[in-house]
Amino acid sequence: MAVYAVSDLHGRDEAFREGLERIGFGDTDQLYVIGDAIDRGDGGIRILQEIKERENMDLIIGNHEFMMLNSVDPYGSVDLGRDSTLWMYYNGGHHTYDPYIELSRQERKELYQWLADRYVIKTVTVGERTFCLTHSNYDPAFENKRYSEMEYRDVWDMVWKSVYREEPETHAQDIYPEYPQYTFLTGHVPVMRARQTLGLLEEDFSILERGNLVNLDGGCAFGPDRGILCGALFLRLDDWECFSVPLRK
Ligand SMILES: [Mn+2]
Repeated sequence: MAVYAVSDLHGRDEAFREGLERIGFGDTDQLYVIGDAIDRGDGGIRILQEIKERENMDLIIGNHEFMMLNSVDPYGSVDLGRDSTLWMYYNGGHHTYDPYIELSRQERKELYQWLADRYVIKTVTVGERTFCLTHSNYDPAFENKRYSEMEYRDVWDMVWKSVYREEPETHAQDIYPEYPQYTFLTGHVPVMRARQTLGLLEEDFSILERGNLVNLDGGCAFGPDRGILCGALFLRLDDWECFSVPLRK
């Protein structure tokens, strides 16, 4: 029995399946997907449904699920809400919305309810270590809070702001050293980009560790056609083994 984490699959369901095979994921294992399972690639709905159906998988809300939750109708109609332009036209949401409207109204409603019930920040203990799972940012006020229990602006601050982003609107303070009791597992900014921001020269397709802050975003958002070595990074929390699954054309 082992516990795994991965983030930012961005609709690349082939890399998701390949990763599950590589790690030999079984019924007694546990997997946490730390946000942004959807958009960019076309397989986001398939990924969400697989996580939803399997009791030993869970999803943390990322900014893409946040946009989806504020774009689709809670009751399963195809009406669009407040974030739909941001989601569909600027952030690849049409890759998810197109297969989403192929679902039945009941399936759409159930998917919404399940998504709204996911955590924004969740703590998990494995062995002697406690992990804090968050797509990007942290505030102790929102620890172990579900999406449906939080205000829009508070979720926004947790899923959009990042220590690796320099724009004032999305920049987060490097607060992680203040909470040494946790190992933070995050995604949101691809490790290649985060290393650039930090002035680290290696363009390494591997997890980025800075003290107790760990970034697992392997850059699935880039896709297989840009000539960048990128994909999914599955991390086994029990022994810190990382399984990298590059995207293929
Ligand atoms: Mn993100």
